[in-house]
Amino acid sequence: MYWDKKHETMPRPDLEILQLERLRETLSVALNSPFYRERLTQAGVTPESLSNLEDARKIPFTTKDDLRSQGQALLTRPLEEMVRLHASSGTTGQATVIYYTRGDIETWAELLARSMYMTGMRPTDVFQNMMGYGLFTGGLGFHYGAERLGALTIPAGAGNSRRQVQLMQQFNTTALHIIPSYALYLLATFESMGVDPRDLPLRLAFIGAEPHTGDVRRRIEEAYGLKAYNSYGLSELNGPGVAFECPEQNGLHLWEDHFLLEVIDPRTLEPLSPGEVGEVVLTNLSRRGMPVLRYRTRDLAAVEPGTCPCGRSHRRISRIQGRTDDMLILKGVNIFPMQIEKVLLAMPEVGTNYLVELSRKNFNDLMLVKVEVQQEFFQEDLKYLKSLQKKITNALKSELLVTPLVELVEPMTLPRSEGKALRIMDLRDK
Ligand code: DLL
Repeated sequence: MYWDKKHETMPRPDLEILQLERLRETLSVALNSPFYRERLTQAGVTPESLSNLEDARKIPFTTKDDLRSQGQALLTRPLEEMVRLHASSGTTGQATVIYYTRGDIETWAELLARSMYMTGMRPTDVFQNMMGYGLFTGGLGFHYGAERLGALTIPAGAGNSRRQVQLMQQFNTTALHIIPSYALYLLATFESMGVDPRDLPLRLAFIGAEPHTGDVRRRIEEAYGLKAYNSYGLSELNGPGVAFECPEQNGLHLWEDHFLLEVIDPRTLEPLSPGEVGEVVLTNLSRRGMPVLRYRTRDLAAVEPGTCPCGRSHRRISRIQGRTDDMLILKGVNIFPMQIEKVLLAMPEVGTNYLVELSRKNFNDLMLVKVEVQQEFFQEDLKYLKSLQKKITNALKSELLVTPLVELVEPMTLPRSEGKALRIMDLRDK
């Protein structure tokens, strides 16, 4: 049931001792990088100055801008000791590049093997990796993890939908790694090929890399006839394999022997208590080539209170509720895209895709929500569609406190992405 019982179930006091040890070690490694040498010296932080985990708060934060502007100044060893690089898929600005030593690649693979094993994947499984194999960490990260676990791994890559279905049929795929919006999208391909995914031996899916609601998970589980596990990570901290759900599906265990977790109020920077949603801040505890300290992820989540019946001692975070930088301000009201998805996907009439367009007319902000309707409902008469449009408008209004325009569109007419979904288009001038 456990991949690494000792570390996964380590009693909290022991785990915290291990964290402090690894934090000190990481700090002494980080001091070899020009960037951290300067940062830490300025802040007067040395490995010896940390006498407990709370002292980690003396370490200055690292931001995405630091990683972008400092680049190789974060490396702790000569470039020739690095064996791989990846880059973040950020939609704005320059990519952030992360370098790995051979040892870092191994630790990362170990974490992913541990994560997948936790959900029940075994060497007898056939694993189809449907994520991009490139600079994006989702493809190669999981690939190495699945091989380490011992599963037969199909490096399918992203896109090419009909081929994906054929591969599943040909090799009797049992486990999928897939972006949740793409999993919904792929259902139309199954339909057009006359294949019901529930008739295939699929039993597990790992879904992550983009925010999604519990309703999206439920739809994936029902349509494919499998269990879907939320998987969280970011390139800056390796990639996937930072936090993962166990069979309890009650939050994501954050692997605390490899990452130091903090949840802070993004305005005051003060730590928050379990149950309070704030910005996730993470520190690598085992990466050696390019450790990142107190990274402000901009992802919003809460630590789940209490312990998990699965026996793992690592704390759980909630699903990611949004990002500090994807909040929309419309007519002065703060809106997170996930609120929109929550309302839409809770309605059975709504299909698998939607798009939010923000525009400005006569100094007035407008929000247009284009919603694909399920085929069976779209065939209804105009009166029915009008009432559905009204129902969706009212539901969005009561959640968001602003009234959007809602446009119902036919299934499969909105743009699709094979990678992370693009749900918001802000056409207002900045
Ligand atoms: O998306 C790593 C990854 C690959 C995770 C495959 C899971 C599966 P980046 O491209 O650097 O890395 O993007 C990281 O994506 O800061 C979150 O905002 C978002 N994200 C990742 N996983 C989740 C998730 C990969 N499960 C950024 N839920 C992160 C919500 C997620 N958001």
